[in-house]
Amino acid sequence: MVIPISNVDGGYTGTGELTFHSDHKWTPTPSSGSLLYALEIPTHGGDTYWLNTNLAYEALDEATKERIADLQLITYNPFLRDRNAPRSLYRLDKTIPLISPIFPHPLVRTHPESGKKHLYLDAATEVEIVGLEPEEGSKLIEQLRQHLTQPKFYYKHKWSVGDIVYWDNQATLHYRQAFDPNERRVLKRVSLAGSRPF
Ligand SMILES: O=C(O)CCC(=O)C(=O)O
Ligand SMILES: [Fe+2]
Repeated sequence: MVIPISNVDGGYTGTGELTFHSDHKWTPTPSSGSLLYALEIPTHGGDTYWLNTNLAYEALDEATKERIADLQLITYNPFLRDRNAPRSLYRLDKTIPLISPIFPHPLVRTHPESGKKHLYLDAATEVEIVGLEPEEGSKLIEQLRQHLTQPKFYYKHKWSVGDIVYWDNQATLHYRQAFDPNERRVLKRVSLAGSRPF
């Protein structure tokens, strides 16, 4: 299936910033990789960044690596949530009912081909660490996110019309810069099936 990534002609991805994420992380088998093909590019903004989650993992101190080694992380589907519920980066309020199924994945993911370890965490999606008290879990997530989003871990891609970028969702996060809503930005995406993270 080819998905339009566009702010015009009914495209639904808007013109705002998209924080660092990997695609379909809230599903049991998140996409293994995606391709983006650029058809129309704005004159300013709309760059896409890719972040190396193996570098980010390796740069953690040993105590943190040990602490997070066996933790499981729930990432809540941002498209399937009660719009009236308060937004949070960590699920602190347990009185808000769940409205979508949850699929915990390892916080440290092993790449199925390279065997390398990756920090498997989005920058701003609502999450929860299984088995930790909310205060402890949210503190740890905040610390990991501060570490994760350092410029030394990512590459910034300035698009040209005709570019095709392939990325590995098992090894990277991506971010999209905002751009002027009066400009057109049109890309097409194909996402590849993935396997259960371990
Ligand atoms: O618009 C972009 O550059 C990236 C959008 C995105 O997150 C995706 O296609 O998965
Ligand atoms: Fe994405």
